[in-house]
Amino acid sequence: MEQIFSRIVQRDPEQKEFHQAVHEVMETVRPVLDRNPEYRQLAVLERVTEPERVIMFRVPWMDDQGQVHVNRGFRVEMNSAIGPYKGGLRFHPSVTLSIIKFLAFEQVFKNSLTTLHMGGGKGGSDFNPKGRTDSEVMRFCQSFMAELSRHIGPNTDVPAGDIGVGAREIGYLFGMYKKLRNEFTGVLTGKSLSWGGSLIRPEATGYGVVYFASEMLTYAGESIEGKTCLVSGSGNVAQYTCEKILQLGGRVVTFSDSSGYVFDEEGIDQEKLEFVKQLKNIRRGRIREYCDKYPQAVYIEADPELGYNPLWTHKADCAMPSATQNEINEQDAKNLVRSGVRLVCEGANMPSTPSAINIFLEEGVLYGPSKAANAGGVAVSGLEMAQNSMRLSWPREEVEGRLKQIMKSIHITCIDAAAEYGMDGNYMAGANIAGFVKVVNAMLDQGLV
Ligand code: NDP
Ligand code: 2IT
Repeated sequence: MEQIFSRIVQRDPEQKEFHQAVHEVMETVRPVLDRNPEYRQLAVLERVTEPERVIMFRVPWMDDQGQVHVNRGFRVEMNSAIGPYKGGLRFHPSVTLSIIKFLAFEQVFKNSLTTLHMGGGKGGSDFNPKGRTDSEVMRFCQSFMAELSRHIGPNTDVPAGDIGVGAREIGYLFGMYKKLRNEFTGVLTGKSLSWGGSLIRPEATGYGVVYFASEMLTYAGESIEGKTCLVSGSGNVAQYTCEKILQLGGRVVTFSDSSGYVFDEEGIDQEKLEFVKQLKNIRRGRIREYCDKYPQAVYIEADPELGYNPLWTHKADCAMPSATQNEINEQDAKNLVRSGVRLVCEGANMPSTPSAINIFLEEGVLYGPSKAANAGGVAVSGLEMAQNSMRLSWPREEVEGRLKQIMKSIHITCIDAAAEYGMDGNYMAGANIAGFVKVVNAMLDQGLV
């Protein structure tokens, strides 16, 4: 096992995030390999850690002043054993091949947990949409899709949104795909309602996180009602995590973006949440403006020198990190435990570092790992694909009911898989094992391809 991991590191020494994601899965599936010697013999670890296909391309575009820019585009088609490649697109200046590969790798096991037939992929670009006009974003998306369109399709690879890619970007990307291929098809999910989108897809990731957290709490004989929650980020996942916590009687006291965070001791209610939605989704402003509107709240500027994020020091019961990878380090994890947090449920992908996860497990914090906890987003993407194939739309109750059922099923799958391997209550082990076994068995069924 060590040899396989060393070889992965040696092959691509700079891909730190990818190594981190692979290491976690490899460590937790060790007992599965011990119990199934044919997995080793047939090199399943080597196969599942190598993408089926990596696409990298130039994305040239022109800004409003006539200046030409060149960004880099990516699509990593990681695994198609259980369905067409499926996973979001991220537009953020920090995007590298390592980031996209880690996200694609995580997506394979997450999608496997959803009960739906979706393989795993991820894509994106180091393009920074911040401060760009709609027409600049449109030209970028069109140039990006001019290349991507050759590689995707409703039965091949179905992208969606992620950081920096929301309804606006999906619209521009879809428009270009339709023009180039001359077909109106469910090639992207997260579409707007009037042209093939699904009800509940915008809400799905955040709602799903809170359904998953509720399942964990119920299993432990508690509930989310009356609990105070720390939420990071203020984008799609953070907003709908907050909304569902409020609906279930909990309290949210923080939101953040990459510049800093707000702490509102009175609690962020639905009216304040609507303000945040307007601020972030329509005006594309910064979270600090929350305090102009609600002056009783405090704004704390991000300070990378500090070594920890003070957002995670406030007294609370639950934490839902919903911004980005590695946003909770070891010190943050210790601070969370000290401030009374008993449940961490991950909306973002891989938001906790390995040493932070160790603290949670050692301290008996209920830890809901991202591949299980945030799978509601891609699950409703799968439901959007199903509706597109049938050329009809389900009502809100139908989609939300199915989402709730899927999150329940992921919860029980994690519990059962962890118990089967003697790691009761370890959701990380349960999610990795259950996700892994389904995918590798499908790979073995299909032979050496
Ligand atoms: P959005 O673009 O809507 O929001 C992202 C939020 O995170 C913003 O508040 C942003 O702040 C903040 N953020 C992004 N990068 C950083 C950074 N490097 N440091 C600090 N803050 C940062 O994205 P989503 O809400 O869709 O995604 C959030 C997380 O959830 C990601 O990890 C994503 O992979 C994951 N996720 C998303 C799903 C979805 O369906 N959208 C599904 C499953 C997981 P700023 O405005 O300053 O950039
Ligand atoms: O990380 C994720 O699961 C997503 N960004 C959603 C992917 C999708 O295809 O809906």
